[in-house]
Amino acid sequence: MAEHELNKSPLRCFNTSIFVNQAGYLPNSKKIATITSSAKSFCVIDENGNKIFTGDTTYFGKDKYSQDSVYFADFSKVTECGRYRIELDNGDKSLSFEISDKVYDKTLYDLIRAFYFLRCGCELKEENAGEYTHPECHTSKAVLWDDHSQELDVSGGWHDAGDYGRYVTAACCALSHLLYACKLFPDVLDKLQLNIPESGNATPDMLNECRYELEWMLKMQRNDGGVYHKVTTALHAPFIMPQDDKEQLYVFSVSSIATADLSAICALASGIYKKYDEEFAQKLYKASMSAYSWLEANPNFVEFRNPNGNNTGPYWESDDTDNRFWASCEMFSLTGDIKYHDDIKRLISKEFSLSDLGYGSVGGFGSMAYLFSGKENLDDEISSAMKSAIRSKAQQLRDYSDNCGYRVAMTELDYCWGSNMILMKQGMNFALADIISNDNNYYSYACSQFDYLLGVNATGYSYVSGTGDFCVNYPHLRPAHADGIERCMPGMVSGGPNRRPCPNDMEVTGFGSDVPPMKSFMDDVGCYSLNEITIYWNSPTVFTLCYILSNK
Ligand code: 9MR
Ligand code: ZN
Repeated sequence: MAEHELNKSPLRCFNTSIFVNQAGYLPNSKKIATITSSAKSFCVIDENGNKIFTGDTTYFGKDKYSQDSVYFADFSKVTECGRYRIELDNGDKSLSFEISDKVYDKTLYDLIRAFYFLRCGCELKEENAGEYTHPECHTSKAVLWDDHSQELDVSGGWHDAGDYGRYVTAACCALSHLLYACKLFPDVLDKLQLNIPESGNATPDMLNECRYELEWMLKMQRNDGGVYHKVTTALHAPFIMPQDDKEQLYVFSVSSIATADLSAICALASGIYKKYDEEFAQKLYKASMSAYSWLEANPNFVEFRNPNGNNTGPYWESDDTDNRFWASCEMFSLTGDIKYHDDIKRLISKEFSLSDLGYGSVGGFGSMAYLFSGKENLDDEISSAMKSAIRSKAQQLRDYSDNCGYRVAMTELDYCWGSNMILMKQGMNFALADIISNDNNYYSYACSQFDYLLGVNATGYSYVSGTGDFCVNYPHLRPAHADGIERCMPGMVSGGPNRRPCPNDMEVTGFGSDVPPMKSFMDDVGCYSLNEITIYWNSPTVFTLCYILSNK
C-alpha cells in the first residue's frame, strides 16, 4: 500500500473539485467521479504522469442535497491495475486512488477489527492492538438500578459507540448485520484472518469476534428468560480511557424489545455456530428458547425508558411487534417448528416494515431469517410480501440514487444523526434485492453507496478512519481521543453529515441553517451528532462491503 500522507500529518483541507473513492475501484466495477468545477474533458493519469485514458465529462445539473452543480467523469473502461489520479482540462487533479482486486481488503480488515478495538472487559494487547493497547476495563460487578443489593457480572461485549455503554438492542442489530454477512458471504469471510486473540482456532475470525459480544449478551439474560435492556454507568463518562472509567455500573430493567432481539439473535447464532461448536450452539438455543418463553408469558409491550438520574443511551422504542416477529422468524428458521410459523402469520398482519434493517425497526431481519431459512415449506403469501417489500424499497432507492449528483439513495431526512448508517443500510437493501431477485443490476447501486462513504460526497471525506488520504481522524470516540495517539485507530465509520446538528455541534461548527444537508459535517471530536462512531454503523458497512466483494 502506498504511504498515505495522513500517516505523517493529518490533512485538514480538501482542495480538489474531483471526488473519487479514495480506496479505489475494483477492476470491473463502474467508476464514476463527481466533479464540481466545470470541465469538458478529463484524463486518468498513472503514477508517472502518463495519460492512460481520456474522456468527456457529462453535466448532471444541480445536486439537491449539496447544492453543488456537478459533472460526471466515467472511467469505467480503465480496468488495468495501478495507482491513478483524475486530471481535468482546467488542471485540477484528484487525490490518488487504486484500481485492483484488493482495493478493499485493508478496509474490510479494518472495519471488522474496529469491533475488536471496542472490546470491553479485556486487555487489548500489543500483539493484536498495535499501539492502541489498554488494560481491561469495566470488569467490576454491576448492580441492578432498581435494587442495589443485587450484584451481577455482566463484563465483556463491545462498547457501543463513542460512549462506554453496552446496550442489548443496539448489539443485536450489529450482530445481525455481521452474522448475516457470515451466512451469505462465506466466500469473503470464512478465511479472513483478523489478528485477534482467538485467531488460529478452527473458527472464522468474524465469528470469533461476534462470539465476544454474544458471550456478554448471554450474561444480560435473567433466569426467567427476560433480558436486561442495558448496562452503563449512571452518566456518560468524561473523555477518559475505558480502564479509568471506574464509576458504578448499573444493569437496567428488562424490556420486551431486548428480550425479543436476544431471542432472535441467539437463534440465528445457534444455527451458524453449530458447525464449529455444538455446545455453544446449544447454549444459544436455550437462551433463545427461554427468551421466547418470557415473551409468551409477557404478551404486552414492556417499555424501557431512562429512569431519572440516568443519561446514557435510551434506545427507546414505542412498540415491540417487529422485534417479536424477528424472534419468531429466527426460531422458525432454526427449528422449522410450525408453532413459530403460526406466530409469524399472526404478527405479520400488524403494521410494521418488512424491509427495515436497523435497531429501531427490525422487521427486515425477520424477512431475511424467513427467506434465507432454506426451508421448503415456506408460505407463498408471506414470502412474496417480504420480497416485494425489499424489492419495492430497492426500486425507490434506485430512483433516489439516479437523481443525486453523488449517486446515493439518500433523501433530505436521511441526513440525520448517523446518516452513514442509513447509507449503508441502503447498500444492504440493494444487496438483498439482488439476492432475492437474482438481478445484478442492483450491484452498481450498492457500489455507489460505498463510493460515497469513501470520498464521492460533498465534503470529500472518506468517512472510514485510516482509509484514504483525506479520511476522518478525530471521531467522537473516547479512547481515540484519550490515548494521546495522533492517528485514530483504523476502521471506524463516522456518523456523517447531519442536517440538524445538536446545539453543541451547531456551536462548535458555527454552521448556520443554510448549510446543505450533505455538507453539514465536521471531523471534530466534540461533534457527537456528526462524528461519533457506533457498532451498528460499522456493521452494515461490513455487510455491504462483503456483498460487493462476493460479487466482484
Ligand atoms: O443515534 C441516536 C440519536 O438518534 C439520538 O438522537 C441520540 C440522543 O439520544 O442518541 C443516539 O444514539 C447514541 C446512544 O444513545 C448511545 N450510544 C451512541 C449513540 C450514537 O450517538
Ligand atoms: Zn469497557
